[in-house]
Amino acid sequence: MNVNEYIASVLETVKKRNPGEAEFHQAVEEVLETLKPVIEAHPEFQAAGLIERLVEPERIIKFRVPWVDDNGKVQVNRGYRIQFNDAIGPYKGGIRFRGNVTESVIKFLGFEQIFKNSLTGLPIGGGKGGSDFDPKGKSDAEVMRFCQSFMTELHKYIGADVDVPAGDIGVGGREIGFMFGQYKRLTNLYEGVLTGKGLTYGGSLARTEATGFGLCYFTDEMLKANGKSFKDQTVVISGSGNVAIYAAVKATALGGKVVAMSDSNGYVYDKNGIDIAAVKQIKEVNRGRIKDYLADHPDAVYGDNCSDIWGVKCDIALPCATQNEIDEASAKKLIANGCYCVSEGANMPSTPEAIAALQGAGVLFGPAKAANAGGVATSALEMSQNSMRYSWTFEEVDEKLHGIMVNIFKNCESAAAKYGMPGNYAAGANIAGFLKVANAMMAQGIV
Ligand code: NDP
Ligand code: 2IT
Repeated sequence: MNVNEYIASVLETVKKRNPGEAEFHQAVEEVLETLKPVIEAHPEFQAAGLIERLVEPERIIKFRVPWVDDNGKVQVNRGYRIQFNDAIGPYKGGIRFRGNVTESVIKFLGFEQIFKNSLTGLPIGGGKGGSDFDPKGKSDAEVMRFCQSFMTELHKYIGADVDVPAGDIGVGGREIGFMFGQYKRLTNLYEGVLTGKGLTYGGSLARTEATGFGLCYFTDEMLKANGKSFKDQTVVISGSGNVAIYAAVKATALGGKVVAMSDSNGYVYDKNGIDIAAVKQIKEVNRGRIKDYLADHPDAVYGDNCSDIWGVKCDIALPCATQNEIDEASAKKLIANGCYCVSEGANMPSTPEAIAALQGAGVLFGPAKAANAGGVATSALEMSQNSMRYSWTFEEVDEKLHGIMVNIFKNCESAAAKYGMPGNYAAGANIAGFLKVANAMMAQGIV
């Protein structure tokens, strides 16, 4: 079979076997399209059914999560953990708590995690989990009961050398703490089974900052390779959660001016530059809405459609909220306003049409798998520290993170060039991430 027929047949099977799972289909198609030159150069991969195996999760765990709300009413959610690929290390990837979580969403995230984790250069396989539970608007006691119930089932399938979950949308320090407490109680093990832990119980310095900082380190490297930098550039960042906040901190430290941020209800534009301390207070402390920013910032304006943030004029855009938040129309608005760099903090924030429009217009495009890998890379550093029963300083971790992101950029750049797509960092990320996993799978036989 030629490579086009081979990829088409794998995609057809993925669609048939996972009906209606649009996000998963999208993620697989994006990767396989860019891998064609590699698969062509390595006929042994096809002979070993490697791509067919790669797109099929090793294990899908689905479970009931019953809990009791503050009114004494029984609530039932669905939990997931998808252990996608452990060719290069124990499964590793976040847990997402959000109303719109489905099996398709966890599958797309788990699939992308394989390549992202490989790109970090560290020994971690790909996995992802979550639930359609939304912590927003719930009391701390409700969140605790939910997390305890979730872990009561999940603990059977994870472990420091098996599968190590972490945070993602809706899962931060509070949720990780509740889950860690319950894991310990159920297993009697004090081990690095989760990352993103608090600093008093095995967490790593700089893990909180890592995804946002890493995104800016990667972006800075991409800008430098193209004769540019953050200095004096106008930056728009969607979201105002963990990734967005620390991307804003680092983009500002590198000389950029962040003028807009958002949440799922709307966005704020502040021509004076976003007051990041205020956003931290609103989001991290008060668990409030981005609209609350207006109270103390009379020059700021609010728009009640979050996707209108892409109409704000900027040089650099960092999508840091959720999947498919930049569609073709938003990409065209960015291009028309002179934006020349889009670098993805969120997972799969750009639709395929948006990516095509951005790349077609010559916009520098930093793909999520590479650009946001700093979070999971630092999670792997947390695992190392836990194994050593030791901890590094903030500066030590930050320096390692910086080195990892510079390396990731270089690997994306050289893989893209080697396979005839210079400057296409999305293709480069997929190829570089894939090759390490593929070689490990080849060495381990048909498993
Ligand atoms: P948080 O829960 O801390 O923040 C999420 C932010 O995105 C909030 O501002 C939220 O708004 C907004 N948001 C969530 N869903 C939607 C939606 N459907 N439409 C519009 N806005 C939305 O999550 P993180 O910052 O951790 O995650 C953000 C992105 O980064 C995700 O794609 C995640 O997968 C990715 N990521 C996270 C990593 C990490 O280490 N945390 C690592 C790598 C990637 P609201 O407050 O209204 O809910
Ligand atoms: O998407 C991601 O890489 C994360 N949510 C972080 C995963 C992790 O294990 O730190």
